[in-house]
Parts: sequence; structure tokens; C-alpha cells
Amino acid sequence: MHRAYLSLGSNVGDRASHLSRGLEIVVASDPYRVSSVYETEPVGGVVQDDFWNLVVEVTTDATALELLDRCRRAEASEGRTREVHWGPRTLDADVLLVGDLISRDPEIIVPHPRMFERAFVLIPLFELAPEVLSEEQATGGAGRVVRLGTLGSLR
Ligand code: PH2
Ligand code: MG
Ligand code: MG
Repeated sequence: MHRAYLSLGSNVGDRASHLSRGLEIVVASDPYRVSSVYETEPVGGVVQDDFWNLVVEVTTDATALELLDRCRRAEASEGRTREVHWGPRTLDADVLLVGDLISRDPEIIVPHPRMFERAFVLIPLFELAPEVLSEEQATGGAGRVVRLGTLGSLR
């Protein structure tokens, strides 16, 4: 058993529904805890609407690749298409951390190679599990991030 952390984001359509349905798929039947939802400035240069982002902690036996498969199924279920790299999406689900695993497999790099630059990942992760980040890491990310409330309160 390990604790894994996944990031979910949406900036197309009904963001709360995409996040809720995606959440159900990525947690499967494992115990989980979820951060608040944050409204976040798009990172990466593409002009697009603000995202809603959250982080979920899953207590699981699933491997990194199995978690990646859940992420892909969640994205597919919300009708994700891949038109613009880092562009608008109904749902993006990424594996951030899987216990203390370090994976350099190009299919699934863990920790997520860009997570420490991104406030939209670090702020919700710090809310949920401050012990997995140093103070320096937690405050080192770029981009405006505003807490909106719990997912339940936004539906
Ligand atoms: N995802 C990206 C690129 N940029 N910006 C925000 N605010 N939130 C995201 O989830 C996001 C992004 C690529 O996965
Ligand atoms: Mg992503
Ligand atoms: Mg992704």
C-alpha cells in the first residue's frame, strides 16, 4: 500500500462535472482524500480559459502504470481530445507521486517532471498533504491560484 497523488484539471464545459466524474474513475474503489477546487491561470503560453484544478490522494496498491491507465480512462470518459499541446481540455489527469517511487520510464515519469514549477499543482497538494513538500517547494510554483471551495459545494 502506498499513497499516490494525482492532479485533475478542466477548462472546457462543465468543469465541476468533469472533475467529479473523473475523480470517481481515478480513485476506483480505493480510499481517497481530495483537496479544494482552485481556479487557476493557464500555464504554458496557450491563451485559454482559466482551469479548475484539484489534487487527490489515493491509498492504493495500484502501480504507477495502473494509475496512468485510470487517468487515461477518466480523460476518455469526459471526451478529451488532444488538439493543442497544453491547450484547452475537458479533463486532464496526471500522476504526480506514487509513494516514494522514482520512475524514469518515459511512459510514466514520477515524480511528475513539471509539478514543482506549477502552483496549480503545489497549492492543492500542500493543502492536502503538507508533509510531502518542503516549504520552499510549496511556494515555488508559478501562476495565479484562487481557492473556490470544495468540489461538492461547486456542483
Ligand atoms: N495543464 C496543462 C497546461 N497548463 N494550466 C493550469 N492552470 N492548469 C492545468 O491543469 C494545466 C495548465 C497541461 O497539462
Ligand atoms: Mg497535465
Ligand atoms: Mg496530462
